[in-house]
Amino acid sequence: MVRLIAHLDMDAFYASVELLRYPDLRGRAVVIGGGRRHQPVLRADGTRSYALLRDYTGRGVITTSTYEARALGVFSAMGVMKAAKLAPDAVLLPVDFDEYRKYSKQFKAAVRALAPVVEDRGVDEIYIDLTDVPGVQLDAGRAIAQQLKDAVFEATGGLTCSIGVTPNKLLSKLASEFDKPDGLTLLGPDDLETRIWPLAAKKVNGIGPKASSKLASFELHTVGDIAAADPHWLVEHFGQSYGAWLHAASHGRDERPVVTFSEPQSISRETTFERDLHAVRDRAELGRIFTELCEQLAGDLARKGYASRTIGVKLRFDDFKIVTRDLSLPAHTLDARTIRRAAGECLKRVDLTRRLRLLGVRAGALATLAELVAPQAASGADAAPALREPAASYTLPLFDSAPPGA
Ligand code: TTP
Ligand code: MG
Ligand code: MG
Repeated sequence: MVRLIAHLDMDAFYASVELLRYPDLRGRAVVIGGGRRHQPVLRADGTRSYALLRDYTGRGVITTSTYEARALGVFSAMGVMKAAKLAPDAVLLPVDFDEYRKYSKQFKAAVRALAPVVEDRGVDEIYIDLTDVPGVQLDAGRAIAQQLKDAVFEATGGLTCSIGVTPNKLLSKLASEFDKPDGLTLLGPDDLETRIWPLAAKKVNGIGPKASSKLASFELHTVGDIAAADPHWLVEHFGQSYGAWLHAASHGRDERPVVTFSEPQSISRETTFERDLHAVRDRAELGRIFTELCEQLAGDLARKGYASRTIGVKLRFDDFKIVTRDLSLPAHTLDARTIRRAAGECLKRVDLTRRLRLLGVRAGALATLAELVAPQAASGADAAPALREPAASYTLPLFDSAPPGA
């Protein structure tokens, strides 16, 4: 049985999500990378007016553009001012990460319902191991891949994606780009020479700017050039492991498995006390434990690479009753003091007359730091989500409301 691995990547993802709510922009050059001041304005007659690139001043960077804008030379990571020279009449829209995350969850859920072995590769792409999907070996994955495309379109209310299906992740990642947008490309071992070898070396995931310029200095420009190079020579010039990998990759070999991992819904820390504690009489000790839990939780978030937008507390009283409260924040955070302050707000809404057996702090509504920070870097100051707040604005009130009956 041959392995059949799919790589699925959404088409012009942020821009396509925006077009779902602004369908009147379909067919126009649109770039995503503005800030709040570029929000479309609804006119009295029900039509909308949009910000145009020609009116932009600032240092923002484009996160992505529609294919109509790409035809004018406007791409991801380009400065908005530079793009304005190429496409002055293109529409500029602000970035709305929450919206993109929502659609990201939707398309991934739709895929998992049909083919459960999914590896998350960020906001708009996944690998899917199709090998064990019934019937898949009969048509090399064509039917299931088309079903996945249809399911994604259906679940998102109209988003298209492109899929590559090949025997491994390396080839599928390349193949998903071949026929974008709305593409479906199947490659087998026989296609290596005709479809993969002509590609520029830097197209291969793992050949970055440094390696590709070094390869170019030896006149190795395409994947085929690397494939034709002597493997010992590659090892000599690129090191044992990278040289060997270059040789294998250029021959379309890649044994990496599809690693399934589901994102946690929440991360929490809790502690059961050695003796039941009272909010007033044991205020100092509880306050210390509470702050420590928040600091540990912040550490967990940082280590695991998440930020949270909903902070909650959990309390178990001496009668074993459990109470939880939570609070949504204006922006994602992994800052211990912001978490501590939000958790403190939650505590204010709990009747603390009884003694406590257990105290916990929970971070929900998680987003990966990669999701939050990478687009931030790419889109400039306009769109920076407030991951950390300035330290100056804090005092650390411990149980700052006196519990009733104290
Ligand atoms: P990509 O999948 O690279 O691009 P895309 O989906 O916009 O277009 P394509 O049809 O070619 O796949 O990236 C996914 C999203 O990530 C993209 O919509 C916006 C964001 N992004 C950035 O914020 N900065 C960047 O430099 C890139 C490349 C993407
Ligand atoms: Mg994409
Ligand atoms: Mg992508």
